[in-house]
Amino acid sequence: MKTILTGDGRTLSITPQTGFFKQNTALAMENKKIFTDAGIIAVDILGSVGAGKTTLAGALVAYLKGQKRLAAIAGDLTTEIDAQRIRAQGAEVLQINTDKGCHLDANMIKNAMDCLNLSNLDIVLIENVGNLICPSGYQLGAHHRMVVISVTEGPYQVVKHPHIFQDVSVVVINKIDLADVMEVDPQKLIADIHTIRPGIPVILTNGRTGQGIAELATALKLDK
Ligand SMILES: Nc1nc2c(ncn2[C@@H]2O[C@H](COP(=O)(O)OP(=O)(O)O)[C@@H](O)[C@H]2O)c(=O)[nH]1
Ligand SMILES: [Mg+2]
Repeated sequence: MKTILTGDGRTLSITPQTGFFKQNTALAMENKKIFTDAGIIAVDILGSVGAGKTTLAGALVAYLKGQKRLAAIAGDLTTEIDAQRIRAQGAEVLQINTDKGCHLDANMIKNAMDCLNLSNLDIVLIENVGNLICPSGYQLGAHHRMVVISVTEGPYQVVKHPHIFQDVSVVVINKIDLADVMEVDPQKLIADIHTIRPGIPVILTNGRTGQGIAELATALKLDK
């Protein structure tokens, strides 16, 4: 499997690790310590393809860039589209292309961290590869995990993917503007989320208009 890291004119090939699972968790803990020691809050953004991960990452950059120094790491199979979209909102962005890989891992994030000037940053947003299954078992070293589901995915996304909600700090229900036309009840999705994770913060957003972004930034403690 070939994994490529690009950004700002740089291109690196990432060599996969062996003994993967154990090493991944250990490396994720090292990543977290490096982020913490640099005074950085890192957020792992999870969700299906099309849920709105890139849109919300861009909206968070646009909302916070006056007060915080942000960078992003965007995971995608083959394109740099997401990196370009988030970069356009005003942050340095590295793109990790995982080729056939369905999730990011701690080694990839370590490679990306080595390309960022961490002493110049307050926040690193990490957009994981789009799906609700593979990324859940792979810690990256982020302080928060946030799952994005959107009402356009229908009413059963939460009950069908309980594992992805286990280790997250915040859940976002995005595309709230389309709830009526999709005939999806956000309150039912919230109840499903709270059955799996009682009391977890759930933020309703419209990524296109910025509705809910201030509340999301506060829930992730990014605006402190
Ligand atoms: N109507 C609506 N469209 C949205 C919203 N958030 C994102 N989109 C659109 O949904 C599509 C997929 O969004 P994207 O951020 O690329 O999803 P990703 O694959 O999870 O990164 C894009 O056309 C976005 O403009 C929203 O809240 N409402
Ligand atoms: Mg995306």
